[in-house]
Amino acid sequence: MFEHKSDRIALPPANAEKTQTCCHFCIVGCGYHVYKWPVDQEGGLAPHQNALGLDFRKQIPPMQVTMTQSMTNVVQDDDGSYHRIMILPDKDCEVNGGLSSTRGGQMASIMYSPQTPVGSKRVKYPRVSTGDEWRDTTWEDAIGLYSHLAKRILDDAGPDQLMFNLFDHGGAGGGFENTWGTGKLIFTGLGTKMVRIHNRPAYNSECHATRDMGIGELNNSYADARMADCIFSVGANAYESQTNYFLNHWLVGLTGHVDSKRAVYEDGETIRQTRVVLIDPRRSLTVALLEEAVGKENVLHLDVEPGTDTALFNGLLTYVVDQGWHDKGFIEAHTTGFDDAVRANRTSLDEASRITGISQDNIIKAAEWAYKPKESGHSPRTMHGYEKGVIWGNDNYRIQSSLVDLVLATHNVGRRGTGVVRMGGHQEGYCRPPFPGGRPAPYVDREIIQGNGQMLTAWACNAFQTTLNAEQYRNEVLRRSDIVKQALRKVRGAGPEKRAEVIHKAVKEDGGLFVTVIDLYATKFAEAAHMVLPAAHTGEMNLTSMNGERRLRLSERFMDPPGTAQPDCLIAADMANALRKLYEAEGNTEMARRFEGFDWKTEEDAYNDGFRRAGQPDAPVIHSQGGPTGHLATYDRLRAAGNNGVQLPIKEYKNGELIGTEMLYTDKKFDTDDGRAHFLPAPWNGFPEMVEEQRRKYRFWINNGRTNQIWQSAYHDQHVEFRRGRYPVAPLEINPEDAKDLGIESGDLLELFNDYGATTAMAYPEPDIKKGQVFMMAMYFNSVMGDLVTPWTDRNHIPYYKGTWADIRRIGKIDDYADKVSFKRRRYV
Ligand SMILES: Nc1nc2c(c(=O)[nH]1)N[C@H]1C(S)=C(S)[C@@H](COP(=O)(O)OP(=O)(O)OC[C@H]3O[C@@H](n4cnc5c(=O)[nH]c(N)nc54)[C@H](O)[C@@H]3O)O[C@H]1N2
Ligand SMILES: Nc1nc2c(c(=O)[nH]1)N[C@H]1C(S)=C(S)[C@@H](COP(=O)(O)OP(=O)(O)OC[C@H]3O[C@@H](n4cnc5c(=O)[nH]c(N)nc54)[C@H](O)[C@@H]3O)O[C@H]1N2
Ligand code: SF4
Ligand SMILES: [Mo]
Repeated sequence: MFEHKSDRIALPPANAEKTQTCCHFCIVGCGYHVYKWPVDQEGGLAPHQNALGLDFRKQIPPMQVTMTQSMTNVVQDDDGSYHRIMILPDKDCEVNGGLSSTRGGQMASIMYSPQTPVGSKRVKYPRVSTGDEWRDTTWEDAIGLYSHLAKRILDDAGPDQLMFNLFDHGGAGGGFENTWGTGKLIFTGLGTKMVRIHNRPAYNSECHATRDMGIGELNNSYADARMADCIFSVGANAYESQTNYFLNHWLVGLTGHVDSKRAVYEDGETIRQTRVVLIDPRRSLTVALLEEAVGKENVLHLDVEPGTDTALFNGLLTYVVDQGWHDKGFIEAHTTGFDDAVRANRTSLDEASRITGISQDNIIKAAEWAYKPKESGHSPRTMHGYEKGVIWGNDNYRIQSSLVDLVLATHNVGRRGTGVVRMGGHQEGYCRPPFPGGRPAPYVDREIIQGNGQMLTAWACNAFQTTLNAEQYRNEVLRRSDIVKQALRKVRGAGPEKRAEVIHKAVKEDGGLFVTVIDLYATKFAEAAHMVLPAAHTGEMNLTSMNGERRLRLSERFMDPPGTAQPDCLIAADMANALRKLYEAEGNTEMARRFEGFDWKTEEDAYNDGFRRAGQPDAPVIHSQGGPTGHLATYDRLRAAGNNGVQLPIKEYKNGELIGTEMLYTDKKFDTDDGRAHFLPAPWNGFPEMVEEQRRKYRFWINNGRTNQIWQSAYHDQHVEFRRGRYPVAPLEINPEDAKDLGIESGDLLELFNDYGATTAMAYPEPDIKKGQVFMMAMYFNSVMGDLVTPWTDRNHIPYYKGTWADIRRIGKIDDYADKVSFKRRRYV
């Protein structure tokens, strides 16, 4: 074993292997370089002796390089050799310009190493349950069981008994290769519509409304935040959730960087320092940081009453139109439905103020900053960024309609410095055959709770920690899984076919559910599983994805996956090939044909079959973010394009370079049948009754979301002492007076409960949290906020994760937890 953590960092030697990778954690997709070299070698201090070309014999100038212990690791490849790796942020990447974040900066540490705690948790071989224990097995045995059972169910009951919880994104647990591989298996092959996406209970869009209006949700570039006169942020906490987009672009614009504006502003247009309007019921870290960094006079925080954003946007629209600040020429020539929307959404200042809790003065101030024509007469360029406070807000479709109405009326799309965009979660990487169901797509969680479905596959996601109404969902899945486990306990000496027969009886006749988890780790969901299949992730495979400004990059493979783990697209191919053979063996050529076209040897084969074939004359219908010009982006060309990649859609390949698109809709042609953008009426509609009921009964609004240090369900972080030590249980920010009233002190363990469930969290008194409200970190492994979330969804089956109420009870204190945790305020003051 080789020592890794110490008080010094081994430098990569000049001949170290150097590859490019995109941080796979968040949407931003920061560029990094990976250095890899034999473990017993080390680079020297002189610039020609190390791969960074830096002179370490003297003090390196400030900000020259960011390098920490967590950016290094020792990995082992299949041939048994050990290598050191170092993963450093790329200074030449336009996205992050050399910045890392607390999440991306630890990328090397979470890569598989046989000698780290997080490495020891990786699943290395397929595992099958015997009902009372796990056994490692071969792929042949595991895929044999999976395909025999899937075929039995398909032949006997049809595709709708095959349920999937499925990622649909790029970045961590995604990529164009893998969305394609899984989509082709599930939609073309199995033909089921009983699929839910990783973060919501149906196969739908987070942005139905804006798409229906003709506007795709990623329509500008990160650089537009620098060119803007005003950044209008709604329900997003950019500093913690889209960190380097915020630091490298928002802050640059907001701290008065006007050069990039001159390039786009027309003659005579007033150049203004960027100002920012933030709409969030909570004084988030982003608000606190901005007030400190750019001055309170440039920051307007509207602390709306939770769930009332629609009333605010409608109030703004009404005011703007009454002032005549809307863009009449644009509305007339390029949109439909303006008059109807203005009429339906009409909300007086007085009414908007009453519903949202924002003073009329501040509503007017927001309207002036964002929409009042500038001194030169030009309308301001306002870039609108929204994320989960809207998407998981009170009626997703309604809020988005009312926001985009406001944006369209003021023509804040298709001009540099504007946009109405998702801030984003994961990177994107969508490439699949069409979904075989309609809209709304089936509410799959509810189907399962009601006893439907015989086989459930959780692919790169973990609804046990992340879904709505999570407690009931878990209970039902566990109960139904146990029926299968009981049946499995009696089986001995049986091969895949025989076991499939026994399981089929348990799921068909006894209400059981056969559960497969395909993941890096044996997650909380795996507690219900009968089979766990080990996946490879970024770094262990070549993977393409695009970031929040549609920037496509190739993250190169630089190490072997642990054990026999495989890329998801190749797991899907194994399943499809096994099913094809079963159907061929019984002469069912029609069914066999559905599983053809999976003769892939590598992930690049999957990429070429999906992403690069989409829109080509000979291709089947493929929904792909690459579009018809995706074929231009070969792996080789992407490798050459480096960490700056190319922004989709690709215009052409010229002089050895892929030419992309920085901004959509500059030609004022929108994605509708008539090419016009469509206003949608969106009157304020109050709260759903199911949510209201919790609000009436319980004392605290349980706001919830992300913190900087933790990525998602903490699938890596829970095994990293530095992270888990920071948050032994999910933190809960609570107003100090509320805490005092309930006898709660810092570090106390709390129980939160309402009609739907109960969970635990750790108290962090925080004066910026209002009375009657708390903020809980969502999705954590040992405190699942979703247990409290009602099963309510909007018309398209989009949840309202941010909207539930509960009571809080002090449990007591685990001194060992509380004593080792910092309760220093996280706000800048
Ligand atoms: N209360 C509440 N609930 C929420 C939210 C909220 O704001 N509040 N937000 C929602 C949102 S936006 C999201 S995105 C979801 C997240 O919900 P999930 O998608 O369920 O959570 P993740 O942690 O992203 O799950 C990723 C899983 O994939 C595995 N994985 C990583 N890489 C790979 C790979 O390459 N292949 C395979 N096969 N597996 C891999 C990881 O180990 C992990 O188990 O939670 C949602 N739930
Ligand atoms: N550090 C970190 N970064 C991440 C992730 C992570 O797990 N950790 N996950 C990634 C993913 S998948 C996603 S989807 C994004 C999410 O990114 P964000 O949406 O920025 O994150 P959240 O914390 O879920 O929610 C944002 C804000 O919504 C506010 N909010 C709650 N209710 C309302 C409301 O009614 N109205 C308004 N206007 N605001 C409201 C909350 O106070 C919170 O500050 O983050 C991505 N980045
Ligand atoms: S901002 Fe996002 S993409 Fe960039 S390093 Fe941090 S987690 Fe990774
Ligand atoms: Mo997300």
